[in-house]
Amino acid sequence: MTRIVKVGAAQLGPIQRSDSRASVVQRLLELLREAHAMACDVVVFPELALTTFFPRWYMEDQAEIDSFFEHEMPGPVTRPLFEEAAKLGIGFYLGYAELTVEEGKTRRFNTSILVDKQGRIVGKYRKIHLPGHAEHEPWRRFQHLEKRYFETGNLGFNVTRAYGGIIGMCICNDRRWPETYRVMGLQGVEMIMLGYNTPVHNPPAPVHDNLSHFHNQLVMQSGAYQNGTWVIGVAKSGCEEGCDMIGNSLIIAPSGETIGACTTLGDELAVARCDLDLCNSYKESVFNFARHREPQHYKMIVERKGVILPPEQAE
Ligand code: CDV
Repeated sequence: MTRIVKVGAAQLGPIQRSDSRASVVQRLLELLREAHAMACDVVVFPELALTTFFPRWYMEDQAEIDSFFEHEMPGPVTRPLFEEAAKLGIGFYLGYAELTVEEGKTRRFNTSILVDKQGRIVGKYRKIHLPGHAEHEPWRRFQHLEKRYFETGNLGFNVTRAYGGIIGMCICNDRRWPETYRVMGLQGVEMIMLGYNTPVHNPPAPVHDNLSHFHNQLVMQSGAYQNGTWVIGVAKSGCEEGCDMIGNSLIIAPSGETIGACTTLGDELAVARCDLDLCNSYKESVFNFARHREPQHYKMIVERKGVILPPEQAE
């Protein structure tokens, strides 16, 4: 069986609040068809790919907030994407805001799904590292209210057998955390798909602004190399409702090298032929976890609120 997965990184340009879901799905369909014409097995779309990045706005009206969420997947507007994917025999990763009722309680997550070549959902991930804040911060020109609108994901970092390999998912801010890659690396992940919405301007630390591309590359390249996995990172980019967002969608090999990239800030497809067997030499040598990791020496003395306390403060 072939271990080549031809991947399309399907970057999106901005989606304005006034753009209908149906018009966005048309853009996704165009990218899907372009990817099919280039013989892709799967395309990766960004985080919250169906709407504008709504956490930049402070809202109190729950009905208004819920209008940005999908109540079913596929639903009436997204079904054509699933049908076209099945017709063309191409899979996809899609990020969206998920509203679901579990045990009688309404829950909202920042979610991604993995769809196989028959149009079936074969994997689901709910974003764990939610950045930003929960309350209105009027000093910011743009809010980042993910902590207000979403619950922390409750599905962990699982992997799925698909496309002849072991596939993992994460979303945006997750890519900055080594734990994200390592938890999936420990499950043998061979390709991590992720979408993101990253503003150029970081209000709490504006000195980082001119490093936004560097940091984007740094975290994904190191995550790939340190876990011997492909990483496909795909942006929603450009000037969305006055907020500039980075593009810089990348296809990164298990060596840590970038082998494909988008170069615009609009809808764009970057394609690469990814050999999953390229993971092997990393997983079997320098990052042979069974042989070289020393988890018994990683014990923390006391960890409180995610911070390891020095011995004198530990009780
Ligand atoms: N959507 C995101 O998670 N964005 C964050 C920003 C806020 C830093 C990111 O890590 O790109």
